[in-house]
Amino acid sequence: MDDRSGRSIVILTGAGISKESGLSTFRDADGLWATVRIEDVATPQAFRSNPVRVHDFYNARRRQMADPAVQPNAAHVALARLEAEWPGELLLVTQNIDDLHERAGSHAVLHMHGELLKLRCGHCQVVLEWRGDASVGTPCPSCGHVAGLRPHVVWFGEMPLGMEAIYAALDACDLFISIGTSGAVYPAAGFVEEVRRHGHAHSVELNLEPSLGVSAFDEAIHGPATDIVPAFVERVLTRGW
Ligand code: BV8
Repeated sequence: MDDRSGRSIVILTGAGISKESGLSTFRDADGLWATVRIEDVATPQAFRSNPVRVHDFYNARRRQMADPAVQPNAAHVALARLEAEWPGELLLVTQNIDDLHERAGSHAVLHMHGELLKLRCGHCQVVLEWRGDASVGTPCPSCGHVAGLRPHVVWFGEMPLGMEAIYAALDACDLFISIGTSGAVYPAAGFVEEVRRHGHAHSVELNLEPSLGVSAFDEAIHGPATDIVPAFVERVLTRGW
């Protein structure tokens, strides 16, 4: 019996893990918020006042996901290896709305900010796989209503998904790894404090540079995700933490 089987891991990822796959982050100099304002594209008010602009913002990002150049990178693959080879529980919570973790082979993925390749109907609440463009004129395939379909994405001021399961996993885990996130957006940015206050895990930040929350972590390793994440996974699987 592998004595590690009773030890659980929670991983949080942000846009930085997908940067080397060619997807923009948000707050880097070349990030999404350098070209559009959060208030114009990532709030319920923005969707109410200008749904065309919001659909255009997500349509462009959805089209980018169809680009064959956008593929999971070594960091996504390393996390899928960790899930496959770790004998205990593992939960991968991502703030990202791309599907690169799943395409790398991860299964226990919880998209707390929703998913780019899904739409939700504001009328019947059905959630649909959606890879093409969406528009205000697209009727809901389920209830037929028009102008009700929106990206299945959590905007600012909306409750992230899966919070109860996330906090339960954070309080119980033995290792908390935060990867490629600036620590700017709550509640995700507060997960490390949750672990310190209510949990007992060893907490590690893996990021290109120190995040806003770096001082709350037991350990921090900085560098490109495709370098530091595979190396850390190898260490966890061979020597633990
Ligand atoms: C909520 C949509 C409560 C999907 C996103 C004060 C004032 C006003 C509001 C608040 C406040 N305090 C808290 C809030 C609430 C607000 C918030 O946190 N605001 C911030 C700006 C202060 N939070 C919310 O509104 C959340 N909801 O609180 O609800 C509630 C309670 C009851 C009832 C109802 C509601 C909802 C937040 C979700 C918003 N949606 N996105 C989309 O379009 O993608 S947030 C957006 O930011 C993305 O999801 C993104 O994932 C997330 C965090 O960004 P990061 O992933 O960290 O990306 P970032 O660019 O910031 O950083 C990238 C990092 O990677 C950098 O550190 C960089 O160094 C690193 N990096 C770069 N390259 C590499 C790398 N690392 C490694 N390798 C590399 N190669």
